[in-house]
Amino acid sequence: MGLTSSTLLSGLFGKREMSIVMVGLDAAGKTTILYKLLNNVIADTYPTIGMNIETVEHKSVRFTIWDFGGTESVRLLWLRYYYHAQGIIFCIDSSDRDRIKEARDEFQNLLEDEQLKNSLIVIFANKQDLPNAMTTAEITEKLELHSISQHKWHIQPTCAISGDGLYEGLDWFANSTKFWFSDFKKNYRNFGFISNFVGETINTANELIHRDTQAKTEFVEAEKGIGIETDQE
Ligand SMILES: Nc1nc2c(ncn2[C@@H]2O[C@H](COP(=O)(O)OP(=O)(O)OP(=O)(O)O)[C@@H](O)[C@H]2O)c(=O)[nH]1
Ligand SMILES: [Mg+2]
Repeated sequence: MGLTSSTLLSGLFGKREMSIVMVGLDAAGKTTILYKLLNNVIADTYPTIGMNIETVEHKSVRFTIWDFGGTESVRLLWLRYYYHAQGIIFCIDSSDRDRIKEARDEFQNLLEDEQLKNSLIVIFANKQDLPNAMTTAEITEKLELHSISQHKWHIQPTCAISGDGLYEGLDWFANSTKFWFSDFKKNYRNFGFISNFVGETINTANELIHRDTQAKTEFVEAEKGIGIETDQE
């Protein structure tokens, strides 16, 4: 029984991991999104105090999602956790036209945060099922998304109640991430094992070449000793 190449590769690179910080104004639908993704249920939600952290597996990626409360008084806490974020979900209540400017201001703060300079951003334009919900084009304009130069971003229409769009958002993260480098670092021990094996093989080969060269030299010397001249390369 041999190891298949996919077993070898998964041993070397392991399960892909990504941590996502999810923020946005209160009542945008963040906690509803989290539990829809996790258990496919519509959870009874209350304004989140503190945070929820859950792990969602989708395709070959394990997403750890940090869901924060969005009430004004706790927004300052978000940035303490930004260092976890490979990706950010910024969640918008698309039906809340009155507070889209407030959402834009919070979004701008996020863009300016140094800790997030390498993070991917997905904007969930949530509550698309509600009448008069802003379209993604309207939200793109109101959040001035086209002026973003430092981040890769994507806007995704979603409805947390039906689940529409949620996995597409995760897919975008997965497809936009270069996992190989972090996987390589994480699994360097596996790689170390293989490189040791390769190293030992090379050492053994060197020893054999050395032994053969020595034997050949001894043979030539011996031939000279009995008066036979041999051409040497
Ligand atoms: N119609 C509709 N309602 C939604 C949707 N997503 C969430 N809701 C409702 O919006 C309300 C607020 O949802 P939450 O998930 O608690 O919002 P949150 O962003 O976690 O709020 P905070 O924890 O206070 O920051 C709840 O009554 C949800 O059922 C959606 O896509 N469509
Ligand atoms: Mg919440």
